[in-house]
Amino acid sequence: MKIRSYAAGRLIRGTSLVLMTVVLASCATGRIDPTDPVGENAKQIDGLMRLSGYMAAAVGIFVAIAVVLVVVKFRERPDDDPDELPKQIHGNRKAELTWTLIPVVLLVFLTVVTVPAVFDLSGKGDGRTIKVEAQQWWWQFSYDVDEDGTSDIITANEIVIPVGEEVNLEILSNDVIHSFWIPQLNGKRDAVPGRVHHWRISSPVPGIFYGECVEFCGLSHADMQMRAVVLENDDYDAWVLEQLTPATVPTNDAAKRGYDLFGRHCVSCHVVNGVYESAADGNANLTSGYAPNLTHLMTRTSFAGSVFELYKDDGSVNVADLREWVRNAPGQKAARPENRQGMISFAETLSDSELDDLLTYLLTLGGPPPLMPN
Ligand code: HEC
Ligand SMILES: [Cu+2]
Repeated sequence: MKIRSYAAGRLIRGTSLVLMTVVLASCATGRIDPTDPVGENAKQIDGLMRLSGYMAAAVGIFVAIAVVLVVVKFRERPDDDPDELPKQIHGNRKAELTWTLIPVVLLVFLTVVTVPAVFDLSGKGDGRTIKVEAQQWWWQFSYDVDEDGTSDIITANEIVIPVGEEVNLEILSNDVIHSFWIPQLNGKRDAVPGRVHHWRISSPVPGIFYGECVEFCGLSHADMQMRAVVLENDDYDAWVLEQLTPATVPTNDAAKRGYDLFGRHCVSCHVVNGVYESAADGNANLTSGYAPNLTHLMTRTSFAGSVFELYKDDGSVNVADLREWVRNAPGQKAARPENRQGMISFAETLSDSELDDLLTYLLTLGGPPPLMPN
């Protein structure tokens, strides 16, 4: 009976281990991929990870083989006297020195190759600088920030950079500690209130690279994602030109009605360059002081911490999700608007036709994006 329950215990443990592996493996979204480095810095980190991984594997295999050999060689034989201990080697100088020195040498070697990389990675480069601001629960990117802190290009959740150029990031936080991580371009870098952290990202190929906040930052931490959009130089220049163009008052009737509604309900938090700029210097309606700048909303591929796609696979606008977001944002992504964290709900405030008009207006705000996710 005892033996049976022992075997059953092992079966349960074995099965749950397999199940756990499957469940954990399915946690990966598949798009945030630390095993496929693309940028120089990510490759450097990956090289070190592999080196230490291989070294650990070699040590593990060596120890496992040694244990098996010792168990076999020194097993009890039928004619052994059970009361007599084999020769004891406690305090054997040669053995003690060997198993102290080998790990010391291995660890010193790892330190020598890792520490310079740590300093190198956190240094400032000479490329253009983009200011990265983290807040609950989305990212803001500002380009060419002046001495007085103003910037002509401010966007949310998607950092657009030219191909083959190493870009400097100045990472800050407007509320709690967050952490910036786009694994295919570089490692993790914390965003800490009151501090500026430097980081550099680059990619030798155009494409969209996915990342997420990796420091628990409250309710919607898991829904605080971001993307790096890496563009060919021509596309990048065109993108910059578009971003520098301020919005204008729409001429179409429905869009104009939406524009007026926007002025009534949304400008206490959101800025649209050229038409609604009052909330520009931070605002009291939000703990962090900022809501996404919507001037070129439709040039992004996603919204609300890159949790929702702004376009469908066929290239048309994902109107359903955007509409539902405007109607009842806290129902789409956990937030605490009563605590000035996240967007408020308009479920009780806006009628269906008002929502339609607002959507018509939002759809005039630039676009489409230069690159679509695939
Ligand atoms: C109390 C401040 C506040 C008000 C008022 C407000 N918003 Fe927002 N809005 C936010 C915040 C904060 C976010 C970012 C939420 C997130 O990503 O979790 C946001 C996000 C958005 C986004 C997604 C932008 C992006 O790029 O991710 C859109 C679109 C939007 N709001 C539209 C509107 C419209 C339209 C109105 C008016 C009907 C409005 N908002 C009113 C605070 C506000
Ligand atoms: Cu965060």
